Amino acid sequence: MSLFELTPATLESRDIVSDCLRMGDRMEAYRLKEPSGSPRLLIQKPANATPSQPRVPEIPAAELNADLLRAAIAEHGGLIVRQMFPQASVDTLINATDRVIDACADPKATVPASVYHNPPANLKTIMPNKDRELANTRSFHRDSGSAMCVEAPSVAESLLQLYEAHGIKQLMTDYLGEPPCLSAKKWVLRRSRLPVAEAGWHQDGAFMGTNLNSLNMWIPLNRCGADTGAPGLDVVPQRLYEIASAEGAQFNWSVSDSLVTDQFARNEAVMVPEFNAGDAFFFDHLYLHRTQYRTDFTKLRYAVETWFFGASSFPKNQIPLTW
Ligand SMILES: O=C(O)CCC(=O)C(=O)O
Repeated sequence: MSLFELTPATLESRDIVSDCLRMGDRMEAYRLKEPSGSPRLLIQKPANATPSQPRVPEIPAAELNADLLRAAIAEHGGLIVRQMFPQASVDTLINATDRVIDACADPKATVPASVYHNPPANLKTIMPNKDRELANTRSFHRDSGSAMCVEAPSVAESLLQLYEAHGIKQLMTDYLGEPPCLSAKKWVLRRSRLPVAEAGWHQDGAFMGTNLNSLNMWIPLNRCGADTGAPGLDVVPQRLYEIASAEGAQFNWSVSDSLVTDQFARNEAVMVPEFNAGDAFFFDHLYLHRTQYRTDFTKLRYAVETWFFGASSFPKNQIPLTW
């Protein structure tokens, strides 16, 4: 493992032109590529599946390996890895998140190219409905307090270097059983907006599809969750094998509060983990979760959400990109 760390100096000295071209090439590599119609799915429903005790397992970063990760995902749906990334990198990412989200704030503004904003030219043409899809995606992010990493290719390329230096590329290859790819739409810098919306329960497979292998690495950049005053995530920490019904929910890909209450909360299967800056929380496209909801938050929360897929079992509609 190399010692690459993300600092303001390493980030701001990057070559924004070559980073932009490189990120464009990463997406271009998937323009004509179709996913395998019959991937070998990592998580299969056993004939006699019984729900395990709801629990969010956690381990220190030094113990992380693909077998342990697979066992936790197969049994509990998710795994918290403590202290995965160092404070200096996390602090650099908080500042970068502010800069990228602020640069994307006004859709009509002409923003000068910089480390914090320089979207690849092919982002528009590679979206399924071209301009409309990109405008809708950006508007969704503005409303949610987030921005796609690919809006800032130098930040995105730095993240890939950081992940590789901390063993994530090898871990994903081992976990997925093939090289990983990422996704332009599901690689997101987040700065929570307060108040938080209540109706956010979802499984990402509801809009990505389920005939694929995935893993999300959600990195909180500051202390959050539980009673910390900053929103973490509400989770149903169980292995689920299907997408829950969207009946009564706000979106056709989300899940209503009443369904979660009836099916899970009554059995004490909803949990609210506490996270520290630089932890990594892994879960897949069937994990039921939402931005933690309560009405008395006093602090913002920053996070990076990065979804990985098998290079041959990816959701084409999420704009895959090579690693
Ligand atoms: O960061 C959040 O509040 C939501 C994250 C999320 O829904 C996800 O990573 O899938």
